[in-house]
Amino acid sequence: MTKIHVPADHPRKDSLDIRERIIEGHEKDIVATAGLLAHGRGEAFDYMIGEQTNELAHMACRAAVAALLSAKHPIISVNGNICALVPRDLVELSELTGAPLEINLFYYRAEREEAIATALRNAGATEILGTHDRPSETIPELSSNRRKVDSEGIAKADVVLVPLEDGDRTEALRKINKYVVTIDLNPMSRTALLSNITIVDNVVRSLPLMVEYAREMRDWSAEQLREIVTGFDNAANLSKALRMMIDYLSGQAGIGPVEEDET
Ligand code: PTJ
Repeated sequence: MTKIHVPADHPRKDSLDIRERIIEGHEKDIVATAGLLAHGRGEAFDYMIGEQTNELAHMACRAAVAALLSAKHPIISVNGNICALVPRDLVELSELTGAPLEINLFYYRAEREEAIATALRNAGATEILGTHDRPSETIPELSSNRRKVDSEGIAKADVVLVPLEDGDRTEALRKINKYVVTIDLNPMSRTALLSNITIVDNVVRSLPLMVEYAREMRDWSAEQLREIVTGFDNAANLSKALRMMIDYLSGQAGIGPVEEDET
């Protein structure tokens, strides 16, 4: 399929360029067909936050980076969508936080694993976990393809970053006592609700932001990092994120911000 060229003055240029990256990723076997649908869902939720990173997402990004930096065995789980959208940021974040990259797919196919590994290598990755030739274990709490994890990666990790995720795995990871960090534009998804830290933002903005925070925070003391992690309240952050969406939409509809319920 021919790649479309989006004119520089198109009012939706950024969004259309990102969509092209996902389509291209699908053609290269990186993105699952269901990943196209997941992306569309993400686009809709991104509208509801004005397609901008807000203060709540900044706070969650800082907490997420602090959690990765203070972990003993952090890991970054890679699926098709995140690989197609921000491969270089994934590699950079991995290097800065010491969290290896592990391919873990819901819609597993050997061709997809290979295409994702190639894309990560092209983006500068030197070590990739989760491939078929690696030692693996299964998470008994999970029945999907994602149950197979790398023995040196998710299996032994204490903190797991799972961007753009399905709820079942988050639940299973929590059951086996992993600290789960996610990026999900839908603050009502099971993943968002079940994670320890949820960044409600588009990965195309939040991954580069996490890289920036990691550069700034990587020499911080364990105590400084711990303070940020323990000071983060995911339920409160999600509730405010949802309220922000409601207010944004009310503003768009010209009906003013929704009043706080005083009961
Ligand atoms: O590559 P695979 O085989 O591992 O499959 C990956 C997908 C994404 C297809 C799989 O994990 C899946 O089906 O996910 P869900 O259940 O559709 O959930 C995806 C969530 O990510 C939804 O809540 C979307 O709103 C959200 N989302 C989509 N695009 C973005 C996003 N969140 C942040 N940034 C985005 N760009």
